Amino acid sequence: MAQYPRVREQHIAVFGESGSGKTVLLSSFFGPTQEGGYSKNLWDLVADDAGQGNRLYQNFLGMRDRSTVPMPTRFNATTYGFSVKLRGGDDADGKKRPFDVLRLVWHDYPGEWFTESPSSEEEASRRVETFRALLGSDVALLLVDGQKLLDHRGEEERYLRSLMTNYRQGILRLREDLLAGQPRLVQFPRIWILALSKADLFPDWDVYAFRDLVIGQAAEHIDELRATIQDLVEAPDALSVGEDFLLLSSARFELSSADATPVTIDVTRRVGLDLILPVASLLPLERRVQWNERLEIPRKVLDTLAVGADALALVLTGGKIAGLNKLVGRLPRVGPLASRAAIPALIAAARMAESQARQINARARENHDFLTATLTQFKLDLEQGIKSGLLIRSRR
Ligand SMILES: Nc1nc2c(ncn2[C@@H]2O[C@H](COP(=O)(O)OP(=O)(O)OP(=O)(O)O)[C@@H](O)[C@H]2O)c(=O)[nH]1
Ligand SMILES: [Mg+2]
Repeated sequence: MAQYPRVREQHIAVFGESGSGKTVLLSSFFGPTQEGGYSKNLWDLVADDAGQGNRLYQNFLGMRDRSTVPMPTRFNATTYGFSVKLRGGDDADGKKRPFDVLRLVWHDYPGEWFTESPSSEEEASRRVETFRALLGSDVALLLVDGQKLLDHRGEEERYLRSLMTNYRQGILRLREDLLAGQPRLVQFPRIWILALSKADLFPDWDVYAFRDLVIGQAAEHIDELRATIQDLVEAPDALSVGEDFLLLSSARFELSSADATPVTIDVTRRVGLDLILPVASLLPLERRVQWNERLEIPRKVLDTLAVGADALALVLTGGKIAGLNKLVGRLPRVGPLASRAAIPALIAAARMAESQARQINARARENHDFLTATLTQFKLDLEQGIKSGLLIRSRR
């Protein structure tokens, strides 16, 4: 696994309490890509372990065909490895590209780990292992359970306070183990996105409505969580906690009014799942440039954020796009990294206008340059997600 730089292998850290929708999210992320009619033209999503892939797909089929949901996750975490395999790997041009595969590693674990004490030493050490793996991600999604928000209508603050406290205590409990003798962690998720799961329960909401509720009701609890995280990491200013927001829904669920079990599950009505790959691969790159312009960040910290971002950036900008030099010329000089050849591309990629991404994307598709086409498509998807009110991206 470790032979790939991280932007090519990106871990996704999804934090959520029991029942918040983690396993369903993973199943709905993967399942549709395996359906017969699915076509992205640019890439295929492949589970590295066929048996695991089948079990996830089975979860999805259960929802799609029988309105059944996966069992709650208990005792064990499972790590799923996926490969986004770009088309055209066998073409002459394809062979020259810097990488063929973006890997995504997704850890699914019992949400009760946030609220229940471990039942044995062995389980305690499994937890530490899982969280250590999670902390290798650049981006963390903190799930806010839409069902719980509904259940606490009018007193959302109570739920949000308990949620943030549980996240904090989860981190505090593991603090010593995670630090393992170091004073502070260098590598750590630096972008903590607050994500509403089960957004289908709020058909009238856009991401701004969600943000306003969370900030309005729980700003101080988010501050406490941020302080706890800041305490753990080197360069604590290079952190976005509760500045980015996302709406997610894995399917549209209709529940029976008698016992709240699902009557119908429409898996075609998904929200935000297509943003997961773009968020995981491009947000860290953009944030790295933003922070580097504004903050004095030690090099060793920058280097762990969006590892391999420069290679990615070169691809994104299509290498030799018209106007790139002019664009780079207009950008502010950045500190110690300015001398590195790849940096202009990094900045250009982070600052790339949508119109430019669209041009590069169109040309790359024409030329069957699947790598550039995929990454610029991610960029376009991000911008679209923002425009359609699903994503708020921090500008700090
Ligand atoms: N309305 C709605 N309900 C959802 C959605 N996703 C999950 N659910 C419901 O939430 C339940 C729990 O989802 P899971 O994915 O199993 O939750 P989890 O976070 O994996 O829980 P643990 O395994 O206990 O940590 C599901 O059985 C569904 O009933 C969604 O997108 N919309
Ligand atoms: Mg689960």
